[in-house]
Amino acid sequence: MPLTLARQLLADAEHIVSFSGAGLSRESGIHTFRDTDGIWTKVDPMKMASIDGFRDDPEGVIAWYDERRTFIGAADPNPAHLALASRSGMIHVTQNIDRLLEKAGAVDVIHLHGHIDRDHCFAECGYEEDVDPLHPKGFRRCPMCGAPMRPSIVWYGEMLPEREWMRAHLSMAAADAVVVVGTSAEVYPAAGLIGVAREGGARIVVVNTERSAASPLADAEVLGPAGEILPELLAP
Ligand code: BJW
Ligand code: ZN
Repeated sequence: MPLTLARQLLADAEHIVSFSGAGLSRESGIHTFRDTDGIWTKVDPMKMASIDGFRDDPEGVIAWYDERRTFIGAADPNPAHLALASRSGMIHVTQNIDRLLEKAGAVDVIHLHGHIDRDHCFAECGYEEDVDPLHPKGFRRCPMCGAPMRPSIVWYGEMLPEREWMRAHLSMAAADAVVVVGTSAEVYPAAGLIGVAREGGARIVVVNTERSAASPLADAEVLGPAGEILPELLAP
């Protein structure tokens, strides 16, 4: 039984890290990217999630994000978030831009791809500000330099935030076990952290609705919805 093996691997581990992607929040109603009903089947990522796309149509990109902001801001954590948050001492490395792990009560969350509730200046003059996802501010300019404001989300071709990347790398390299949940593990450099953990000696437990690029690295793989599996996997 993969679930029994997975539970055993976690029972033997002292330092457990979770590594999550969009599938973790699917049962909260937030779409993934690469599933058949995923965001990238409807929207061109190079138009909505790249610097060139923003340069071409900043107002269109902001309108799209503001719509997602209100939707994501109204979402609640699901049983998978709650199960992860209930394990004290766990570090959570996530690619997700929602705050659902924090909403569930998780204390130590490392966001590799940014946040939906923060904006910064496109010209990178240093100005940034919080955004209430339920009351987005629309297209506007930086009060310091006049460049457009943009979401603090890591787009294609952009570097990951350095501090988060360093901490995630250290946490994954030092883990005894990693629960990889709801990610296709196709987007780099984030996906490379699963290999970093494995090379550091961590046992890898993969929880996903279908096989993914993380499957070949798994010591145990449990296929199914995270909201059903994680509460069982992480129950005391
Ligand atoms: C369930 C479930 C349920 C469903 N329960 N499971 C080789 C090496 C290094 C880089 C590259 C490379 N080749 C190409 C690159 C560049 C690129 C990249 O990796 N592209 C790949 C697509 C090939 N990477 C980058 O550009 C990164 N930056 C970078 O490399 O900088 C260096 C550089 C600089 C200059 C030039 C070149 C390089 C940045 C990547 C940033 C990613 N940003 C996004 C945008 C978000 C926009 C937004 O949200 O508004 O982040 S893309 C999108 O993908 C989002 C996600 O965080 C990320 C990962 O997706 P995730 O979470 O895995 O979701 P899915 O949909 O793919 O998978 C969901 C899974 O869940 C599925 O498997 C389902 O089955 C499962 N599931 N329901 C459990 N209920
Ligand atoms: Zn500015």
